[in-house]
Parts: sequence; structure tokens; C-alpha cells
Amino acid sequence: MFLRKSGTWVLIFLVISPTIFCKSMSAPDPRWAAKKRRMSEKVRNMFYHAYDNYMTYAFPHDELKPLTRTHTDSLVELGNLKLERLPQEYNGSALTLIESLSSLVIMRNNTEFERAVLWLSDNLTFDVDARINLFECNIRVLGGLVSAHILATDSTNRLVQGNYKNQLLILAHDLGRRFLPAFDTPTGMPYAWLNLKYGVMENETTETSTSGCGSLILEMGALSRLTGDPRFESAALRALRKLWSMRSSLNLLGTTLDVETGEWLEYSSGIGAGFDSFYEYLIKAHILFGRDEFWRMFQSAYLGVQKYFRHGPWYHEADMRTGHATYWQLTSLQAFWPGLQVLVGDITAANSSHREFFSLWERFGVLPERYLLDRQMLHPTEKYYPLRPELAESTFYLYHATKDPWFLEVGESIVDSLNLYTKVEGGFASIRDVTTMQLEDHQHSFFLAETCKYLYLLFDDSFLVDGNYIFTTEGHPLPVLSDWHERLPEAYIPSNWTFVKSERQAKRTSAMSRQVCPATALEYGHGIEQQVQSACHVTDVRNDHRCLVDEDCGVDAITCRRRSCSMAGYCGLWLSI
Ligand code: DMJ
Repeated sequence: MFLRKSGTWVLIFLVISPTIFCKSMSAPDPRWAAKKRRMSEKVRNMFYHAYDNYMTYAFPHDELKPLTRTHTDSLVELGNLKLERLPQEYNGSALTLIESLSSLVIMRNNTEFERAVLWLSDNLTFDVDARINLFECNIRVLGGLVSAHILATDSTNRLVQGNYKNQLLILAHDLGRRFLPAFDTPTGMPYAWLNLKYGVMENETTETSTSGCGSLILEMGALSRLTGDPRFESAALRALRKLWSMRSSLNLLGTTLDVETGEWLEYSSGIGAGFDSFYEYLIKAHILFGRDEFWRMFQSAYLGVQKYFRHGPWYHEADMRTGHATYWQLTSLQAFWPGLQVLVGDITAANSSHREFFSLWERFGVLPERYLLDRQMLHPTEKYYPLRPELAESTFYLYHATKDPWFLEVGESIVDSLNLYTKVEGGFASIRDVTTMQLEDHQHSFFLAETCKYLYLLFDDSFLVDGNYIFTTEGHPLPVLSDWHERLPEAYIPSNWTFVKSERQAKRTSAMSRQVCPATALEYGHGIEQQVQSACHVTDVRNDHRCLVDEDCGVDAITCRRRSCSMAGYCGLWLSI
């Protein structure tokens, strides 16, 4: 609460007496401890209400239809699959169960985790004549399996001795191999769709999105590290490098492209749908694999976003070639951005954007899918809220970065809204229209993989005490291990793929011990010392640094602190004097 109202006095107090401030913030306050206990219990109940109903009415199909208490096989139905392709006996891929695995571990339900792992080991198969979306299948299924495999084999011995023989990794490896034909294109960038049994079908669309092509490296990289089979990481890396090479001189990327020709199809650029996880995976790949290449890409991409899309706390879209604004629209997917900004240490910007997203949440009761910033109104056809996690995710990151109890109140308000508007007897239902709160018969698997998980971790982070994890874009935890750092796939000596690194070999390392905060760097290129802009840098509105109000000033590249307008009308770091 205190920090949120970022007034001059607060800043001066911080500058003068950081120790006192830190002490008072870190002292355990019994009020918050009680609230955390109560709220984590409430979230746990939400999770099991969703999970139990899925298990009763939809399992082993993919997702629950909570109003009619039936199921949908959404993994293969995503993108209007022609259903006649599915064999009669198709029973789904137990998508929601796979997506729930890591949440079960985080909520310390080892018994149910083991039951789920053993069921999947015996029943899951990918040998199905079905067209799937590579991105969705990667983040939900491959990510869910790889993460659960790591959780099943870490030193906490969650599974009864002898019951687990890498079954999830074997399944993940099978799925990874089925992905590979999608990458067989002249550009190395993968088709968005492929058939699990037969690979890429004739006349398949060659169009994909930036996030679809550029957010594969965490799951496929982890699969390579775990199996010793370098093909997955190599394919994802090659695609990412090619995608990055297609950026404009402003370091912006378009929305969609052709994987055969390598040409952009849609030039509008942004941070929401079609882009979000692309940025997320650059910084998280750097944290997970420790390669500077990812950091350099991220830093340039982040600067591009802050320069060309940011408008106060909001982010609009802009043409990748000119930087001129295209769509002044807010999408609920963008609400992940403050969480990403916490990872790079840009807390001030994260805080201000998060506040705006939350004010929209408060106004509508939940976050509408699309809001027209220029007209201050809802998008006429995208008024829905499908139980998305992004605001809860950013709230989780901001709370743990700042320990500001205000974020606990935000979390509580999100939980209350979800229970009030979306909870039904048969689970949790999406909202079709936020103006009427009319419900839709769909409980997306990411509600269990992400929404409940981030809300739970906001109030109970005990899972994170013993290990450093990054979360995939679908909320599946992957441990940050020193053994995975700076090891190129080419350096692998192909070995028996069932080889799995033991926990003892892999020393844990801290994400914060990596240089994830965008401190300024000095680069020595061609003998000339050059100062590199930090990722947090935002230029002043006017080139001559004149200003009328604080909003005319940007963020200082050296200190990452917000500049303010002096009485004489110039932007600067006046408070630090
Ligand atoms: C999730 O499936 C993932 O977070 C993805 O990256 C985009 N958002 C959805 C949930 O909103």
C-alpha cells in the first residue's frame, strides 16, 4: 500500500533510510500470516473443486464442460480440427490431468500426483491420427510432462520407490520426436500445425505467429538436456534464431509469418496475443540455460517494446517497420508483462502497469479479453474472460519482489471474483460476456496449471523455498540448474537417450545470481568503449529533455530510475540530489 502511492515523501524516505524501510517490510506481520493461511486454503479448495469435477465428469478427455458436466477434447479441437479425422475410440489425452501434475506437487498432494503419474504411464499415447497445434501441445503437454518428470525424480522422493522408471520422460521424448517433422521447412521455422501420427499434412497452412515459432526453447531445450538427445533444442534454437533475424531495424517483430518463405504476413507488433511468450522465453531461456545470446536478444526486444509500444502504463501495438501505432488495444494476455518486468528488475514499470490492469479487473469484475484504449470501451466481440491467469501471475511476481501486502489484497480480490462469478456446481466456467457475466461451458486446463497455481503461490510459496525455478508460459516449473548453463546442444555426445542426470550431479543455482537485472554494461566493440542502453531505458518525450509534467520524462538508463520534471522544466533524476 505504502509503495503503491509512490509520492515524493516515500521516495525521499527510501533514499534516506533504506534499512529501516527494509526491516519494517520484512518483519512478519501476524495479520498477513493469517490471511495467507486462510487464502491459500481457499485457493486449494478452488483447485480441487475444478480438479475433482474434471476427474468425475471429463477425465480422461481433455477438458471439463462445467455447466453440462461433460467433456471436450480441446487439445485436438483447438483451431477447428475436422473431427472426422479422429478415430471413434479416441478418448482424449487427459490434458487437464497432465496440466495439473505440477500444481498437485506444489500443493503437496504426493498421493494424487503418484496416482496421476502411474495412470498416464499406463494409458497415454501420442500415436493418434489427430491434428494438433505445436505451440499449445508444447506448452501444455510437453511442458507438463517434462516438469512433472523432474518433480518426480528430484531428491524429495515424491513417488514410492521403484514405481517411477522415467515413464513421463519416455512419453515426452516420444512426443518431442513427433514434433520434429514440423521443423522440416526451408527456414527451419516450424509449421503451426501437424498430425501426431503422420507429421505435416498436405496443404497444411504455412502461417504461424511469433509466439508460436519463438516460444519452444524451454520445453524442447529441457527435453534435450534430460534425454541427451540434442535434436529438440537444436530445432527450437534454429527456429528462434531465424525468427530473430527477421526483426526490423527497430528490433520489432510482426504478428504472423510464412514458415516456407520466411516473409512477414502481418506487420503489426505488440506484447499481447501472438507475441507474449516470445519475450517471456528469451529472458527465461537466459535464466535456465545461461546463454548470453538469449539475454542480448531479450535486451534489444525489451527496449523496442518500451520505446515503441509503451504509453504511460499501457502498451499499444505498432508497425514493426516504422514504429507507428497501429492498434490502441489492451488484451488480457498483456497482463503477464508486469511479471516479466519483475524478472528483469524493472519493478517501477511493472507496478504501474499492474495497477492499471487491476483497475480494469475491478471495473468489470474480471479482465475482459480486449479493451479499446483509444475509445475507452470494450471490444464489441471480445468481451469474454476464459479464466486466464495473467493478472494473478503478475500479482504473484510483484508480491514476492516487493512484499507489499497490497498485492495480497489484489490476490484476494481475484479469488473472490472467481468464486463469485465463475464457480458453478460442476467446476469453474469461463465468462462469455463481462458486461452480463453470462457463462460459457468451458473450464480451460490453464485454470489448473496456472490460475490456481499462481494464486496459491502468492499466499503459500513454501514450494519455492528449497529450489530456484522458472515457470514456463503454462506455469510448469523447471529448476534452474548450474549443469544446464552454457552447454550447447552441439557439445552433446549422443548417448543412450534414457540416460537421466541424477539430482546429485546437478547443483542448484540462483536465478538472481545470473545477471538478470538490466544493469548498464560497457561493451568494447572495435576498440571503442561504448555504453549499452539498459533494458529499462525509456527516453524523455522531447529530445531537448524539456518537460511540463513528470509524465514527459522517461526512465534513466544507468540507474533504471524514473526521471522527473524539475521546476525549471527539465527532466532529470532530481530526487537523488
Ligand atoms: C496460457 O495457455 C499460456 O500462458 C499462454 O502462453 C497464453 N496464455 C494462456 C492462458 O491465458
